[in-house]
Amino acid sequence: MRRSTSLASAIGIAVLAFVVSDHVLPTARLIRAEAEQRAVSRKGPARPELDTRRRQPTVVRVFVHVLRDATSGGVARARIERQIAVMNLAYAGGQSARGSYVPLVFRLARVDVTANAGWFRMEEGSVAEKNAKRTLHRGDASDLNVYVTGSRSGLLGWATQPTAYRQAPMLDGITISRRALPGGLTGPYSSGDVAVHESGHWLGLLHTFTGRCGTRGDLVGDTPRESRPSYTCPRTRDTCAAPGRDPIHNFMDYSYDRCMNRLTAGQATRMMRAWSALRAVPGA
Ligand SMILES: [Ca+2]
Ligand SMILES: [Ca+2]
Ligand SMILES: [Zn+2]
Repeated sequence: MRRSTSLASAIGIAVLAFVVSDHVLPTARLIRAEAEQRAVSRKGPARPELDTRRRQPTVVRVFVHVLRDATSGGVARARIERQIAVMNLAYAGGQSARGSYVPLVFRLARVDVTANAGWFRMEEGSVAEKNAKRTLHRGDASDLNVYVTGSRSGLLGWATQPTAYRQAPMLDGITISRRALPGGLTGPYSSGDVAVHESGHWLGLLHTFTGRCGTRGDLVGDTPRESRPSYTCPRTRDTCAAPGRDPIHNFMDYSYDRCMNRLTAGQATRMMRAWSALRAVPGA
């Protein structure tokens, strides 16, 4: 799950409550720069060509369900294609020289558009969400379903964890506010990194601040502990005595898109384990 800064400061404690519930109940959840993106695409991802040990990536089919109402909403297909490209660059480790490679590649399988005002404004956990997903969901555990909404709350997106698939397969997938697609209207959150963050949850990642300064942290060994979300880009922040500055550049924090640019090797391993155990399962 990811929230925007203004809302976060406005609701303060409520955000913390969300963080805790995200940790305790790893099912649904939240949220995610343009100059940086352009710089990366000019230069191209430097690492992938260099790393000869990299595994052949596994293709993840992506079913995008665009919601709108009778008179507004909807997004151009080109923006959806840009979104997929942002995800692929991020998973290839191409947003930062310190990004790890994740051997998954997202491929757009289908885009459908549904006019339904209730579904268009769906919020996390709502009846509208359940109805929309039960109607529109396609494929199996290995397919990524993406719902593009016109949510008016500060929530930029949310996701289901792979462990939730068996109980509620039709609810599986990620939800992204159309404002957070590349070229959207959320300023610091409109470069497409919200979808990187949400797909990270979909592949079993927790927030870098989950577990705060405790021993377990986010269940990933190479992400420094962090006591609370980062909402802007506080480069030298260090909120836990445990080694390392806060991982504010990690896609699984809440920083601005121009600030978040990497996944770690430990996160890549956790995602691929979740993929093998819970998603790439025949008949699931
Ligand atoms: Ca520290
Ligand atoms: Ca970024
Ligand atoms: Zn999240």
